[in-house]
Amino acid sequence: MTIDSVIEEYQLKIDSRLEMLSASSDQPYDAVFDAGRYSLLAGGKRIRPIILLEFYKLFGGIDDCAYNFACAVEMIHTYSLIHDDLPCMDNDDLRRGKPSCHKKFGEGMALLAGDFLLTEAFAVCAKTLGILPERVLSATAYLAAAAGGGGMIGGQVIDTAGNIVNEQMLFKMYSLKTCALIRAAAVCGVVLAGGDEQSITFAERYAENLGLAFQIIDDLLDVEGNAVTLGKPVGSDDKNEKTTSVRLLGAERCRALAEDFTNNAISALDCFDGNTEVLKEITEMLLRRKK
Ligand code: GRG
Repeated sequence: MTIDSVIEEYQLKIDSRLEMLSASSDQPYDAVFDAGRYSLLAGGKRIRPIILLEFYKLFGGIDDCAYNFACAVEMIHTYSLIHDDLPCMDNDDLRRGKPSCHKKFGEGMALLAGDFLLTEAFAVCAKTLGILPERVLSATAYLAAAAGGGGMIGGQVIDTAGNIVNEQMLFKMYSLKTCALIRAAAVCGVVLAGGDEQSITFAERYAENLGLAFQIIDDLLDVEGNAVTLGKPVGSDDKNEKTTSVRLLGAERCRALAEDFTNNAISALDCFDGNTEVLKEITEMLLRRKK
Protein backbone atom coordinates (compact mmCIF):
# COMPACT_ATOMS: atom_id res chain seq x y z
CA MET A 1 0.00 0.00 0.00
CA THR A 2 1.33 3.48 -0.84
CA ILE A 3 1.43 6.17 1.85
CA ASP A 4 -1.22 8.12 -0.08
CA SER A 5 -3.65 5.21 0.05
CA VAL A 6 -2.91 4.58 3.75
CA ILE A 7 -3.73 8.24 4.48
CA GLU A 8 -6.82 8.17 2.25
CA GLU A 9 -8.13 5.09 4.02
CA TYR A 10 -7.64 6.75 7.41
CA GLN A 11 -9.31 9.97 6.19
CA LEU A 12 -12.38 8.15 4.92
CA LYS A 13 -12.81 6.27 8.18
CA ILE A 14 -12.18 9.35 10.33
CA ASP A 15 -14.63 11.42 8.25
CA SER A 16 -17.40 8.88 8.56
CA ARG A 17 -16.82 8.59 12.33
CA LEU A 18 -16.85 12.40 12.67
CA GLU A 19 -20.11 12.49 10.74
CA MET A 20 -21.63 10.01 13.15
CA LEU A 21 -20.30 11.79 16.26
CA SER A 22 -21.68 15.16 15.21
CA ALA A 23 -25.06 13.99 13.88
CA SER A 24 -27.97 16.37 14.54
CA SER A 25 -31.34 15.14 15.72
CA ASP A 26 -34.19 17.42 14.68
CA GLN A 27 -34.04 19.68 17.72
CA PRO A 28 -34.56 23.45 18.03
CA TYR A 29 -30.81 23.83 18.72
CA ASP A 30 -29.76 21.95 15.56
CA ALA A 31 -28.28 25.10 14.02
CA VAL A 32 -25.17 24.72 16.19
CA PHE A 33 -24.74 21.10 15.05
CA ASP A 34 -25.05 22.26 11.42
CA ALA A 35 -22.40 24.94 11.90
CA GLY A 36 -20.04 22.57 13.74
CA ARG A 37 -20.47 19.85 11.14
CA TYR A 38 -19.91 22.35 8.33
CA SER A 39 -16.37 23.06 9.55
CA LEU A 40 -15.65 19.58 10.86
CA LEU A 41 -16.54 17.84 7.60
CA ALA A 42 -14.97 20.40 5.26
CA GLY A 43 -12.03 18.10 4.62
CA GLY A 44 -8.91 18.81 6.72
CA LYS A 45 -5.80 16.66 6.43
CA ARG A 46 -6.71 14.74 9.64
CA ILE A 47 -3.06 14.60 10.64
CA ARG A 48 -3.69 14.65 14.39
CA PRO A 49 -6.10 11.68 14.53
CA ILE A 50 -3.90 9.72 12.13
CA ILE A 51 -0.88 10.28 14.41
CA LEU A 52 -2.89 9.17 17.44
CA LEU A 53 -4.05 6.01 15.68
CA GLU A 54 -0.55 5.16 14.43
CA PHE A 55 0.95 5.51 17.93
CA TYR A 56 -1.90 3.48 19.37
CA LYS A 57 -1.21 0.73 16.82
CA LEU A 58 2.54 0.90 17.47
CA PHE A 59 1.91 -0.09 21.08
CA GLY A 60 -0.44 -2.93 20.22
CA GLY A 61 -3.81 -1.17 20.51
CA ILE A 62 -6.83 -2.50 18.67
CA ASP A 63 -7.48 0.12 16.00
CA ASP A 64 -11.21 0.69 16.29
CA CYS A 65 -11.32 1.34 20.05
CA ALA A 66 -9.29 4.56 19.71
CA TYR A 67 -11.18 6.02 16.73
CA ASN A 68 -13.60 8.11 18.79
CA PHE A 69 -10.77 9.49 20.89
CA ALA A 70 -8.81 10.32 17.74
CA CYS A 71 -11.88 12.12 16.36
CA ALA A 72 -12.16 14.10 19.61
CA VAL A 73 -8.68 15.52 18.93
CA GLU A 74 -9.86 16.55 15.45
CA MET A 75 -12.95 18.21 17.00
CA ILE A 76 -10.71 20.28 19.28
CA HIS A 77 -8.48 21.19 16.34
CA THR A 78 -11.50 22.27 14.26
CA TYR A 79 -12.87 24.40 17.11
CA SER A 80 -9.51 26.20 17.29
CA LEU A 81 -9.66 26.91 13.54
CA ILE A 82 -13.24 28.26 13.78
CA HIS A 83 -12.34 30.59 16.65
CA ASP A 84 -9.03 31.59 15.08
CA ASP A 85 -10.83 32.75 11.92
CA LEU A 86 -13.25 35.03 13.82
CA PRO A 87 -13.03 38.80 13.28
CA CYS A 88 -11.76 39.24 16.87
CA MET A 89 -8.82 36.91 16.06
CA ASP A 90 -7.33 36.57 12.54
CA ASN A 91 -10.48 37.63 10.66
CA ASP A 92 -10.01 35.13 7.81
CA ASP A 93 -12.82 34.46 5.35
CA LEU A 94 -11.72 31.12 3.92
CA ARG A 95 -10.96 27.81 5.61
CA ARG A 96 -10.56 24.34 4.15
CA GLY A 97 -11.55 25.75 0.76
CA LYS A 98 -14.90 27.08 1.96
CA PRO A 99 -16.18 30.29 3.58
CA SER A 100 -15.10 30.32 7.24
CA CYS A 101 -17.73 29.25 9.75
CA HIS A 102 -18.60 32.85 10.74
CA LYS A 103 -18.91 33.89 7.08
CA LYS A 104 -21.47 31.15 6.52
CA PHE A 105 -23.35 31.18 9.85
CA GLY A 106 -22.54 34.53 11.48
CA GLU A 107 -20.14 35.33 14.30
CA GLY A 108 -22.37 34.29 17.19
CA MET A 109 -23.13 30.88 15.75
CA ALA A 110 -19.47 30.30 14.82
CA LEU A 111 -18.46 31.08 18.40
CA LEU A 112 -21.05 28.59 19.65
CA ALA A 113 -20.06 25.98 17.06
CA GLY A 114 -16.48 26.14 18.37
CA ASP A 115 -17.70 25.87 21.96
CA PHE A 116 -19.91 22.95 20.98
CA LEU A 117 -17.05 21.03 19.29
CA LEU A 118 -14.69 21.62 22.23
CA THR A 119 -17.22 20.45 24.81
CA GLU A 120 -18.46 17.55 22.74
CA ALA A 121 -14.89 16.36 22.21
CA PHE A 122 -14.52 15.64 25.92
CA ALA A 123 -17.90 13.89 26.02
CA VAL A 124 -16.61 11.67 23.20
CA CYS A 125 -13.38 10.93 25.14
CA ALA A 126 -15.37 10.00 28.24
CA LYS A 127 -17.40 7.52 26.21
CA THR A 128 -14.35 5.58 24.93
CA LEU A 129 -15.16 1.88 25.06
CA GLY A 130 -12.88 -1.17 24.99
CA ILE A 131 -9.92 0.57 26.65
CA LEU A 132 -9.08 0.47 30.38
CA PRO A 133 -10.81 3.46 32.10
CA GLU A 134 -7.59 4.56 33.87
CA ARG A 135 -5.88 4.89 30.48
CA VAL A 136 -8.82 6.87 29.09
CA LEU A 137 -8.75 9.16 32.14
CA SER A 138 -5.04 9.75 31.88
CA ALA A 139 -5.18 10.43 28.11
CA THR A 140 -8.15 12.79 28.59
CA ALA A 141 -6.25 14.73 31.27
CA TYR A 142 -3.24 15.06 28.95
CA LEU A 143 -5.45 16.25 26.09
CA ALA A 144 -7.25 18.81 28.27
CA ALA A 145 -3.94 20.23 29.51
CA ALA A 146 -2.55 20.39 25.97
CA ALA A 147 -5.61 22.24 24.65
CA GLY A 148 -5.91 24.56 27.65
CA GLY A 149 -4.31 27.66 29.14
CA GLY A 150 -0.92 26.00 29.59
CA GLY A 151 -1.08 24.61 26.04
CA MET A 152 -2.75 25.67 22.80
CA ILE A 153 -4.73 28.56 24.34
CA GLY A 154 -1.60 29.80 26.12
CA GLY A 155 0.20 29.83 22.76
CA GLN A 156 -2.61 31.81 21.20
CA VAL A 157 -2.39 34.33 24.06
CA ILE A 158 1.34 34.85 23.44
CA ASP A 159 0.69 35.09 19.69
CA THR A 160 -2.06 37.70 20.01
CA ALA A 161 -0.06 39.76 22.54
CA GLY A 162 2.26 40.45 19.60
CA ASN A 163 5.49 41.12 21.48
CA ILE A 164 7.65 38.26 20.22
CA VAL A 165 11.14 39.65 19.84
CA ASN A 166 13.41 36.63 19.48
CA GLU A 167 13.66 33.04 18.26
CA GLN A 168 13.32 31.61 21.77
CA MET A 169 10.00 33.36 22.39
CA LEU A 170 8.75 32.43 18.94
CA PHE A 171 9.48 28.73 19.43
CA LYS A 172 7.95 28.79 22.91
CA MET A 173 4.77 30.16 21.33
CA TYR A 174 4.84 27.52 18.55
CA SER A 175 5.47 24.78 21.10
CA LEU A 176 2.20 25.75 22.81
CA LYS A 177 -0.01 26.93 19.95
CA THR A 178 0.86 24.23 17.41
CA CYS A 179 2.92 21.45 18.98
CA ALA A 180 0.77 20.93 22.09
CA LEU A 181 -2.16 19.34 20.26
CA ILE A 182 0.11 17.26 18.01
CA ARG A 183 1.98 16.14 21.15
CA ALA A 184 -1.33 15.21 22.75
CA ALA A 185 -2.27 13.14 19.69
CA ALA A 186 0.96 11.14 19.85
CA VAL A 187 0.97 10.75 23.64
CA CYS A 188 -2.72 9.83 23.88
CA GLY A 189 -2.10 7.07 21.33
CA VAL A 190 0.70 5.69 23.52
CA VAL A 191 -1.25 6.08 26.77
CA LEU A 192 -4.45 4.49 25.43
CA ALA A 193 -2.45 1.48 24.25
CA GLY A 194 -0.67 1.17 27.63
CA GLY A 195 2.82 2.42 26.65
CA ASP A 196 5.33 3.23 29.40
CA GLU A 197 6.78 6.58 30.57
CA GLN A 198 9.86 6.33 28.38
CA SER A 199 7.71 5.76 25.29
CA ILE A 200 5.67 8.83 26.24
CA THR A 201 8.88 10.88 26.40
CA PHE A 202 9.97 9.66 22.95
CA ALA A 203 6.49 10.35 21.55
CA GLU A 204 6.68 13.90 22.96
CA ARG A 205 10.09 14.41 21.38
CA TYR A 206 8.78 13.21 18.02
CA ALA A 207 5.67 15.39 18.13
CA GLU A 208 7.44 18.52 19.36
CA ASN A 209 9.88 18.37 16.43
CA LEU A 210 7.15 17.50 13.95
CA GLY A 211 5.01 20.37 15.27
CA LEU A 212 7.81 22.91 14.90
CA ALA A 213 8.53 21.78 11.33
CA PHE A 214 4.77 21.82 10.63
CA GLN A 215 4.33 25.40 11.86
CA ILE A 216 7.38 26.68 9.97
CA ILE A 217 6.03 25.14 6.75
CA ASP A 218 2.65 26.74 7.54
CA ASP A 219 4.44 30.11 7.86
CA LEU A 220 6.26 29.56 4.55
CA LEU A 221 3.02 28.58 2.80
CA ASP A 222 1.37 31.76 4.09
CA VAL A 223 4.01 33.68 2.13
CA GLU A 224 4.77 31.42 -0.84
CA GLY A 225 1.68 29.20 -1.12
CA ASN A 226 -1.40 29.31 -3.28
CA ALA A 227 -4.74 30.18 -1.67
CA VAL A 228 -6.72 27.76 -3.87
CA THR A 229 -4.44 24.83 -3.07
CA LEU A 230 -4.21 25.81 0.61
CA GLY A 231 -7.96 26.36 0.96
CA LYS A 232 -7.23 29.42 3.13
CA PRO A 233 -5.94 32.92 2.40
CA VAL A 234 -2.24 33.60 1.89
CA GLY A 235 -0.73 36.69 3.49
CA SER A 236 -2.90 36.32 6.59
CA ASP A 237 0.11 36.63 8.94
CA ASP A 238 1.21 39.85 7.26
CA LYS A 239 -2.32 41.26 7.36
CA ASN A 240 -2.45 40.57 11.11
CA GLU A 241 1.13 41.83 11.62
CA LYS A 242 2.08 38.50 13.16
CA THR A 243 5.66 37.71 14.09
CA THR A 244 6.30 34.44 12.30
CA SER A 245 9.40 32.35 11.67
CA VAL A 246 9.63 33.74 8.13
CA ARG A 247 9.42 37.33 9.31
CA LEU A 248 11.95 36.80 12.11
CA LEU A 249 14.43 34.44 10.45
CA GLY A 250 13.87 34.66 6.69
CA ALA A 251 12.59 32.00 4.29
CA GLU A 252 15.94 30.32 3.64
CA ARG A 253 16.72 29.70 7.30
CA CYS A 254 13.13 28.53 7.81
CA ARG A 255 13.47 25.88 5.11
CA ALA A 256 16.71 24.64 6.72
CA LEU A 257 15.12 24.61 10.19
CA ALA A 258 12.05 22.73 8.96
CA GLU A 259 14.39 20.05 7.52
CA ASP A 260 16.31 19.85 10.81
CA PHE A 261 13.15 19.49 12.91
CA THR A 262 11.83 16.86 10.50
CA ASN A 263 15.07 14.89 10.79
CA ASN A 264 14.92 15.14 14.60
CA ALA A 265 11.34 13.85 14.55
CA ILE A 266 12.35 10.90 12.39
CA SER A 267 15.30 10.13 14.69
CA ALA A 268 12.92 10.12 17.68
CA LEU A 269 10.89 7.43 15.91
CA ASP A 270 14.01 5.26 15.76
CA CYS A 271 13.77 4.93 19.57
CA PHE A 272 10.73 2.65 19.14
CA ASP A 273 10.98 -1.08 18.46
CA GLY A 274 7.87 -1.45 16.28
CA ASN A 275 7.13 -0.44 12.69
CA THR A 276 7.19 3.36 12.33
CA GLU A 277 7.34 3.47 8.52
CA VAL A 278 3.93 5.15 8.11
CA LEU A 279 4.79 7.81 10.71
CA LYS A 280 8.14 8.42 9.02
CA GLU A 281 6.54 8.82 5.61
CA ILE A 282 3.87 11.16 6.97
CA THR A 283 6.57 13.25 8.67
CA GLU A 284 8.50 13.55 5.37
CA MET A 285 5.33 14.25 3.44
CA LEU A 286 4.37 17.13 5.78
CA LEU A 287 7.72 18.79 5.09
CA ARG A 288 7.02 18.82 1.35
CA ARG A 289 3.32 19.65 1.56
CA LYS A 290 1.68 22.39 -0.47
CA LYS A 291 -1.42 22.62 1.76
C1 GRG B 1 -8.54 28.59 20.39
C2 GRG B 1 -8.72 30.71 19.07
C3 GRG B 1 -7.96 29.53 19.44
C4 GRG B 1 -6.76 29.39 18.91
C5 GRG B 1 -5.81 28.37 19.27
C6 GRG B 1 -4.48 26.38 17.06
C7 GRG B 1 -4.77 27.82 17.11
C8 GRG B 1 -4.58 28.49 18.39
C9 GRG B 1 -5.21 28.49 16.06
C10 GRG B 1 -5.51 27.88 14.76
C11 GRG B 1 -4.75 28.48 13.63
C12 GRG B 1 -3.31 28.08 13.53
C13 GRG B 1 -2.45 28.86 12.63
C14 GRG B 1 -2.83 27.08 14.22
C15 GRG B 1 -1.46 26.62 14.16
C16 GRG B 1 -1.46 25.19 13.78
C17 GRG B 1 -1.83 25.00 12.34
C18 GRG B 1 -0.79 25.23 11.33
C19 GRG B 1 -3.07 24.64 12.05
C20 GRG B 1 -3.53 24.21 10.74
O1 GRG B 1 -3.63 22.81 10.83
P1 GRG B 1 -3.76 21.85 9.58
O2 GRG B 1 -2.78 22.31 8.50
O3 GRG B 1 -5.24 22.17 9.08
O4 GRG B 1 -3.64 20.46 10.04
P2 GRG B 1 -6.29 21.18 8.40
O5 GRG B 1 -7.34 22.09 7.79
O6 GRG B 1 -5.60 20.35 7.36
O7 GRG B 1 -6.87 20.35 9.51
